[in-house]
Amino acid sequence: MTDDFDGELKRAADALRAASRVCVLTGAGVSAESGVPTFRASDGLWEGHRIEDVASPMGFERDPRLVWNFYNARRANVRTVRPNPGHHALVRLEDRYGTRFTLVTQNVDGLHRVAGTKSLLEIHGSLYRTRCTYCGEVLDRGLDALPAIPHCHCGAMLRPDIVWFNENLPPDVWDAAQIAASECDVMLVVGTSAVVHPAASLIPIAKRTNDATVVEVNMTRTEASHYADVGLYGPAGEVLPKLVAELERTA
Ligand code: BV8
Ligand code: ZN
Repeated sequence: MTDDFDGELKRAADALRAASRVCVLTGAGVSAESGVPTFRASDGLWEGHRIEDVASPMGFERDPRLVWNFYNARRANVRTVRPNPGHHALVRLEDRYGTRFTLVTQNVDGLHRVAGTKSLLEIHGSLYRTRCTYCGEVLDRGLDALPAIPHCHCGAMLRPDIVWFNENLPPDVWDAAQIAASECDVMLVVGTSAVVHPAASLIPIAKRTNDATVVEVNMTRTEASHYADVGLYGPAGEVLPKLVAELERTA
């Protein structure tokens, strides 16, 4: 953590103290300390396949067994992990702002929900749910093991209820995320490389629409750093509890 980390921490806490509305955008980095691999950590590859190729309608068309292997492996991984202090600190932050708080996550691991976040927008879907490729039925399957290629009671193949590359985000969830970004006074950008769109566009939306104070929490600088007014560089599982403690220290 940088030498001026304490100064940055105070600036972030001051901005939060003055804020009426807070929006948080998270990516894979907030779950890294729980044991969920990030996309960058695997150089964007899975078993030698570009994730963009596996996590895509074309990839599923071409080889549904490969795609389900990918998602069943990630469901198995998430079955073994727990939220970390970073997830829990964001729950405490929500307790402070109540309905004036929104957490937008790109993660499909469900750890924010397990930690207790209430105002949660999973803009890329969830590993917990399946969707029928024919009747469209969406079901929460928990993390129980699924067959290699699961099928619906209507006989058609199921797919993960996840937003793949070259697919639109669910309009209702995406609209709510844009509104939360456009109305916040402070946006915390946590553990994301801010490369994937339209999720990354929430940061300039917050900046341009409401001149929000953008606070980046990451191990390194990212595509979002030039929008950030405050940079807290370190592991989210250590930085976020410190930020909430600083906020609560002088309420
Ligand atoms: C679409 C679900 C329209 C799947 C995901 C504009 C410009 C350029 C490209 C595009 C554009 N608009 C659209 C595109 C194309 C594409 C895109 O963005 N491509 C990228 C690669 C350039 N976007 C799309 O396709 C989107 N749809 O545009 O639809 C359309 C419709 C029809 C036809 C054509 C187009 C859909 C995007 C959503 C795809 N689904 N996830 C799954 O999970 O399996 S995206 C997936 O990747 C994640 O959800 C997330 O969004 C992204 C990964 O990013 P991060 O979460 O940030 O993770 P990453 O590993 O990259 O970084 C981790 C960070 O954490 C790092 O910075 C690291 O330093 C930090 N870190 C690590 N450890 C810690 C830490 N920080 C703190 N503490 C730690 N301990
Ligand atoms: Zn069906």
